[in-house]
Amino acid sequence: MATPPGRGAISIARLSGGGIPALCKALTGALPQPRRAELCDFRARDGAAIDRGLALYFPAPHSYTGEHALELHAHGSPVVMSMLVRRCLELGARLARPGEFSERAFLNGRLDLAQAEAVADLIASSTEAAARSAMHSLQGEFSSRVRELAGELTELRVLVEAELDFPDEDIGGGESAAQERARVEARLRGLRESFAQLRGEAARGRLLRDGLKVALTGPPNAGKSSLLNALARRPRAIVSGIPGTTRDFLEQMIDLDGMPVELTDTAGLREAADEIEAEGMRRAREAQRRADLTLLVVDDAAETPRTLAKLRKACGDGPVCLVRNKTDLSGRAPGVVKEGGKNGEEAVAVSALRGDGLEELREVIKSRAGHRGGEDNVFIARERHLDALRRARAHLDAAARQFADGRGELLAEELGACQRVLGEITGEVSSDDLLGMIFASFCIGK
Ligand SMILES: Nc1nc2c(ncn2[C@@H]2O[C@H](COP(=O)(O)OP(=O)(O)OP(=O)(O)O)[C@@H](O)[C@H]2O)c(=O)[nH]1
Ligand SMILES: [Mg+2]
Repeated sequence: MATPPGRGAISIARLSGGGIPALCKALTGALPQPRRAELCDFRARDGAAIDRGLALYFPAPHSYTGEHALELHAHGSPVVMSMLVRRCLELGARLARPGEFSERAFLNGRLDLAQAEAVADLIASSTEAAARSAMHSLQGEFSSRVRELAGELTELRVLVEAELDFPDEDIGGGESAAQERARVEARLRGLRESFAQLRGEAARGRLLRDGLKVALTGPPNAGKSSLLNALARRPRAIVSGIPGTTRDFLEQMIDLDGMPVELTDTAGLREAADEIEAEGMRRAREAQRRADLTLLVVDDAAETPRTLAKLRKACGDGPVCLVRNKTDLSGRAPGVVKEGGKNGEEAVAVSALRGDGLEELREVIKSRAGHRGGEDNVFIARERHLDALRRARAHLDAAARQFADGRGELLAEELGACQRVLGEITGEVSSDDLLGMIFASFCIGK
């Protein structure tokens, strides 16, 4: 099934593989013209029509998977679809595993691995910016950047290995050894810069895919739930003047300039009044540990430097941004506040009630995440890609060290390792385990 289950105008079943011409003839009586929608009856074993719909035939290799492919567009009834799928199984088909179409497309060279992943990311995207950047990856922008880097690595390897093979000969037409060294050095430097740039872009692309987890924490009645509602622009959480209003935690997705942000509102931190509240606080701490950024929300008028220091300590080592709420009562001007302190920390003063300072708070969250917003040429990326770039970069650094120590052989080896790790991104180098893991997370029928 290529369309989601349920009732609708149409539902589409999709098949791929060598047996399609025979199956299609048995099901509809004929094989349609390639790539031409043809109206036909889908027939049960006894010849009775299951439904009348469109059949579309894509002969190999011009299909998504690269194999023969067939689409059956039927009326969108779960009953009709289940009869149709059962009939196809009778005729020798089997149900596809999740992601199997894309996996075959990858194995048949129709897509590289990063592109196949972009297909899933496009389907799963939760903001327009994420969808656009997934399209960039699907069109191969990320892959071609990775291949460019791999190409530069190849050139450098040729240079280095030629020197290893013919240490006494002049490769570059009479260049001295010092010039040769300078060339390798410049290339290494250029490569490291290209790597840093690509990693930065991939990190932003990963944010668009996975979003940012932000936890709201702080004393009871500080206005955590009010702030969640203000940022979400809807009354999602219950707000009241009774301390201990929020007990369970509550998640809300918001779209910050294209970056999906998952806000978690949690129970206020204090001596628990009962066991429900104690459990709520345990969950609050848990949510805060998982978060990429903690917003420590306080009542601006109520806290002293001493109580603030205590609250901060309770937040642990992760990144924390102090939010001074209720400026309408404290009289402080809303916006970014320099807190002083040894790290020159900043806080944001807001009034969740009036909506003051929220724009600045959004900006601070974005900049803490390294998100610039409004970027057009971002490609989507996954943690897996970042990890590969990290490992490749480590090999490159090792190569630079070997070069500095004059160990040509080890230099060449590190460059080769760097290139292999890059190949993991596009799938030129991949293990069955990795492929299994990637495609298993796709939806059925994709
Ligand atoms: N004047 C003023 N009142 C606010 C502001 N933000 C929240 N409040 C009020 O403060 C009280 C507590 O707000 P909540 O949002 O429920 O606070 P909380 O931090 O979620 O509290 P718990 O869930 O009990 O931990 C409510 O009466 C709010 O209307 C603000 O910016 N200004
Ligand atoms: Mg609350």
